[in-house]
Amino acid sequence: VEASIPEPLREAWRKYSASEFTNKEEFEKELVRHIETTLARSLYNCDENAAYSGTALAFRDRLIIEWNKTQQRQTFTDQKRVYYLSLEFLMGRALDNAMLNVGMKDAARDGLSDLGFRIEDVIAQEHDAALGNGGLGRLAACFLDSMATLNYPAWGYGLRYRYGIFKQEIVNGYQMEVPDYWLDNNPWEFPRHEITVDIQFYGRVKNHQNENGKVVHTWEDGEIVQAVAYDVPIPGYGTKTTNNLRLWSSKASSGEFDFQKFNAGDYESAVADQQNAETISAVLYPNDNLERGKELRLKQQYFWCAASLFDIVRRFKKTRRAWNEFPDQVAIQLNDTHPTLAIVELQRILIDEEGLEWDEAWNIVTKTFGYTNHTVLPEALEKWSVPLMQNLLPRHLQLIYDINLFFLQTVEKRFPKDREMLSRVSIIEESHPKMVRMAYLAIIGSHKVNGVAELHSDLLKTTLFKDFVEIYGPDRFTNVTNGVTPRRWLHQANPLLSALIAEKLGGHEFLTDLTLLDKLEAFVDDKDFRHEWAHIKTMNKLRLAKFIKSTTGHEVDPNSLFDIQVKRIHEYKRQQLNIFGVIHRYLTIKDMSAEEKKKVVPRVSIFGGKAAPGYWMAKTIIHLINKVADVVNKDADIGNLLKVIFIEDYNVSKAEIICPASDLSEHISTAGTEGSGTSNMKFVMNGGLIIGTCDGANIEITREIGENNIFLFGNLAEDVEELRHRHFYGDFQLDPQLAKVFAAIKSNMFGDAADFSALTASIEEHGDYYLVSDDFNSYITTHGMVDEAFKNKEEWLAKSITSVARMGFFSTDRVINEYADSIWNVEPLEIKD
Ligand code: NBG
Repeated sequence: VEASIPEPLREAWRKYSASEFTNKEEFEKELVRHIETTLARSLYNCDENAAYSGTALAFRDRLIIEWNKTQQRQTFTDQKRVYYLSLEFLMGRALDNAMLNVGMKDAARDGLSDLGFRIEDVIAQEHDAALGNGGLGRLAACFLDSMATLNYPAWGYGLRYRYGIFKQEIVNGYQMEVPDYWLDNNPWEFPRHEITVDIQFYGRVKNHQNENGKVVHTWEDGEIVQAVAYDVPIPGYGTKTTNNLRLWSSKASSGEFDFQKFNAGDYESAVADQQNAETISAVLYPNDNLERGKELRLKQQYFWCAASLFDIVRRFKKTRRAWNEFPDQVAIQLNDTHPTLAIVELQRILIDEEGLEWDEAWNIVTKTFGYTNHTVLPEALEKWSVPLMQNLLPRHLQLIYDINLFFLQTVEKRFPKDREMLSRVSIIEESHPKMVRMAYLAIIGSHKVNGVAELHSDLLKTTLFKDFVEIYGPDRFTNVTNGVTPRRWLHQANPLLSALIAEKLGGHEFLTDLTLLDKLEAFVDDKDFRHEWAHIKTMNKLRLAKFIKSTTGHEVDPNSLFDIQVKRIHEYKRQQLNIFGVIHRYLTIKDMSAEEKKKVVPRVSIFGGKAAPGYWMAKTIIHLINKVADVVNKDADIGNLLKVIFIEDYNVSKAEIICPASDLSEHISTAGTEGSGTSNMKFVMNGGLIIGTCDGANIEITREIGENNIFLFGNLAEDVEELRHRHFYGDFQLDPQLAKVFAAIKSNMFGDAADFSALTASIEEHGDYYLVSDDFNSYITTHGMVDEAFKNKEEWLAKSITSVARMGFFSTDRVINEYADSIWNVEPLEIKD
């Protein structure tokens, strides 16, 4: 308030207020101005990179003008906001998205062309913002796009990692990791050096009595690290709403402490403190679906939760409302258990700093939070050791014990005879050392808990969280099936298809109401339309083929069936099943006569994905894929009938080239293991068919598009436990076809068999936990059906068109509206001029 300009002077201010370019000429003017002044370049040294930076700066100006208006308006109307807390935001590139959402891409294309640049080349200069591992982080990015597009007042809160997910290089068939230093030359963030929060760690808790005789707790003598805000504007599509993603960066606090050290001549240790502090936001943990209990990770979590909560509370306090109105103003969504400490932190603020009574505070807390679970895999469920937490966050551990005590008391009242129940649901696991079960804390501290696809949410209720359903009743648990943003995953990734659909449907409205796609079904039999549909697929396959040629040197024939599996490498996602299937195909073709070979449908098997650096089995799978590729691609007997490609360093911008180019994609996790999957949706939305298990969102995709349009195979989730049990007791027989594949591997056909022995042994000798052998026959039989279906071009096309027409459900716009209605209770707010 103090910093605002007095009313009589505002006239002048308004007159000179920044304005947005509205046409090609104005864009060019802005572009040249930025290149010449902001970048200090000239027409004698402007390369594509400078053209990119200039274009990005011109669009950034537009975004920030809209951002300012949006924030002012949202503050002024003072309605409820959503805060999405996520340790990962896998944003990818921002420029193309900004141009499309703002609606000025054509002006930019023409303007750049006037100045001697091709827009595609300029877009390709941008480094991906890769602050995430896989589906969880990409989902958060799609959510931001939908929240802005639907005009919800919403902020994302995350960490500004100096190093995002590592860059993957393949050297002699092995994955190597290279650091991803992405911050140089990133025009999309605004440092807010004036917005800082001091965050405390370590120290001890002191109890005092205040004047009313009440015991109060103070947390003292800790180390202080400073959080600095960096803001990234998030434009909605076709709306003025521009929301904020606030990322915190860590810095040594510039308090007296440092000064004393400097003055005492202890320069080195003052610098060391600074480096220590900066370590907190230095690097993204590169694990997908795995938690490892490292202290630095817990520090990251608390640092980010505490800074975000401070910011949210500060904003609320400006409204001067009573505390019990907090949940009417604030909804906080926890993206997995990573931000669960935010629950404890809010309770701490309300009790220790604001002096509220326990029950009143806890009531506010539970009304504020919602928790999304993204996995049932045990190795991904977070637990923190009690001694670790005691040392780092002593006051929070006390509060966790209190939360647990009150919770267990209510459970005991309701289930007086059930001692086992108490130990099963306790937040504290009685192990050595004791552990804090973060998922339980998240459930107890939230008013709604959701899974990310129907099967997944059902599994949560019947297995992992069964006791909590008994305790709280079924209403606390719900399902919100994931989606993807059609702006990036259809319009931006596949401009040709988006244009064809728009032509048929009479405009681009489907991009904000994806259910309109159903109108495409009327054209399934239209010859010209089919022809164009097929042509676009070929063009997209050519684009990918060109990319493959330029990055791997391999030629692939776009008439082949492109069979793609791109996602994090994980045993549960079963890339090993896929590569064993490829080996089986290779051996089968090698045995064929020349006549038989003529009937084979040529295939290109394409893989991409990163393995966590410490995940040895996943790295072995990558190694095998690359070794198989070496052999198959060189084999003159095989020629074009089979090619195997591993695309290095799979990321969001590569996914945009890959998704539109599939004939078939693979979503083949062991039933009951994949939360949802979202690339399945991207591929189908782009006219590719899929082969998949009855897992995650595959089930709902099947329901929407029809069983005839998907290739399902494998055991069902309900049979998995029984099969594992049988294997465990020695009831296991290697599938005979898979046995042939293993024999080939063991004959050193793909290099030293010893390199792959852990992989084959995990199946033959160690119980085949992921049921690769159980599903193998069904898998290769179904691939045979894919080949047959692909021979009938017309029918394949009909399946492709019908599927796209029925994908309306899988937009994150639908997802966000569901969260808004059933969890957040927030209303949109349109931003007008
Ligand atoms: C992942 C699941 C995916 C799901 C995404 C987004 C984690 C912990 N879970 O199946 O494995 O699509 O979350 O919900 O990363």
